[in-house]
Amino acid sequence: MSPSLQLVAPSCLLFLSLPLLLRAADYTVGDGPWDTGTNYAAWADNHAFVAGDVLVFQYVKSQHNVFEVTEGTYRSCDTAAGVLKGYTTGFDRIELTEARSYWFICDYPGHCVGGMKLAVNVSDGGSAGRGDAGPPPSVPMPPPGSAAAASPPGSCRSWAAWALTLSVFVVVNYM
Ligand SMILES: [Cu+2]
Repeated sequence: MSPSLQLVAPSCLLFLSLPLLLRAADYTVGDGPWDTGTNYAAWADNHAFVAGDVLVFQYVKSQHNVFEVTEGTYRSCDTAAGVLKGYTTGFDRIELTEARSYWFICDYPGHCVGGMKLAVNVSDGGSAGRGDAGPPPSVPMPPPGSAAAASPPGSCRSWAAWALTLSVFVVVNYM
C-alpha cells in the first residue's frame, strides 16, 4: 500500500464511523472519579450530550453518592426536597433518556456546596451534531433528516481516487 493510501484509509474509517460516534456514547463524569476536586461545570460545558448518552459516575461508595435532583435542589443543595433518584453503587451508569436538563449532586455533607454537582443539557441528537467530534473540514455534515449514510461512501471513494491519482503521479515522476 502506498504511503498516501495508508493515510487515507484511516481517515475513511474514521469518517465512516462518524454516524456511529454521533449516536449514544458513554461519558465518565469529569473524566475521572466523581469527587470534590473536579470542576463539573467546565466539564459539562465541553461536552454536547444527546438523548441516549450514558453518564458514568465512578466513586468510593462510602464517601460519595449520586442524587438526581430538581434544578432548585441543584442550586440549594438542600435535599429535604427535590430528590428524584438516588444512586449509591460507586459505579452508576445513568442513561440520559430524554432531551432535557438533568441535575446531579452528591448528598454527602458539604460536597454539593463544595461544588460536587453536575448540570447537563441533553438535546435530541436528531438536528444537531456534537460540538466535540467535528468531521474533517472539507466534508460538510449532512443536513438534518437527510440520509446520513448516503454521502460517506462516495466521499471515501473520492478520497481513494484522489490518493490513487497522487500515488500514480508519484510513481510516474519519481520512480
Ligand atoms: Cu461526595
